[in-house]
Amino acid sequence: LSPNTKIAGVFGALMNRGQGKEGVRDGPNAIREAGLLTLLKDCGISFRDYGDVEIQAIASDDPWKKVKYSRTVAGGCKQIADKVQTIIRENGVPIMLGGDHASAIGSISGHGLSQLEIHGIKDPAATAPLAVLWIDAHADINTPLTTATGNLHGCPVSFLLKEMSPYIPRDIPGFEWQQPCLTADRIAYIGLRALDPDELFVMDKLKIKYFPMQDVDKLGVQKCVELALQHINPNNDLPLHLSFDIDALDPSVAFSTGTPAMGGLTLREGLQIVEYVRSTGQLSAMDLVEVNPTLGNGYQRAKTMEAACAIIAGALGKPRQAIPYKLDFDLPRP
Ligand code: NNH
Ligand code: MN
Ligand code: MN
Repeated sequence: LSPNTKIAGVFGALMNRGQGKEGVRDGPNAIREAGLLTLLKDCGISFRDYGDVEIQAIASDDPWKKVKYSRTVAGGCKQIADKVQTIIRENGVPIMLGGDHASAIGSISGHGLSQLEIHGIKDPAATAPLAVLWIDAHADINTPLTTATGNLHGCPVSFLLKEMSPYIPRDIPGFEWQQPCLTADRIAYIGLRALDPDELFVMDKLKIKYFPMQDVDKLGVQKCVELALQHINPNNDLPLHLSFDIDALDPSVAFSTGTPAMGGLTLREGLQIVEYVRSTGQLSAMDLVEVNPTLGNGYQRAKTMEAACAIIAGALGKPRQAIPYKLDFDLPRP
């Protein structure tokens, strides 16, 4: 994100069929109502609100084996991918407000296709020049055959990785349009603490770089994010996709999410991550997902929304000490 030439393109992904709690669809508007756009404006961050991607509900969408709502989720992801490509064509940095994390199949596929377009690569199956930093309590790398819940929000990474493609059934309805765009050395995780056993096996087998919470405790979050980015983007020349699941944060700051997990990142650690990402100058798209304003009490909801706004603003350059002052500001005289 070179702040002089690009603007943040904020949009809502009203995706809620990747898991069971419908209220996550209201996340984007709750984040807006909490004052995201005013905060960005006050910080001098240029943005445009691209509105919402309404997910078209497919009427007969019976499970494929365990997997629920594959047609609705896949169709929604296609709409999201198109939106991301539009925003990037208009020189924007897409900021996707979620919505459940299945939406990242759409945002990252769209980002990958945009990078192919920018580099004039005609083969849509080529690996996109792109690095992904995934901040989450969960690894979201189940496959349609290993998922225990049948929820696609636990699967997006397996759809996105080339190495996983032999394990993704090609007849899963709705995903015909989708192709993996990343290799396993271009993704890293921070904040993990609630993986399924198959997920850990896959990550180790593919030598995916990950920093679970115990690494955050041992090394400090700054070291974790440095090492993560060094691994996925060694020359700092690839555009970066930051996929931030609000459940990476501890439930004490972000309770209003479908699957909170104890022992998570503090808001300060979350901010340190996004501020470091911002400082690389490579942030090219961001997801802030799994915000569910129908969960928790009023206080918990308000805190979750405030945290979501702070994380987005931090990634876009808001310093923590204050909103930036205007150069022509004059102190009021008595
Ligand atoms: N691993 C579980 C599943 O596959 C939970 C995933 N839940 C998330 N992921 N919130 O970020 O269903
Ligand atoms: Mn997630
Ligand atoms: Mn999660």
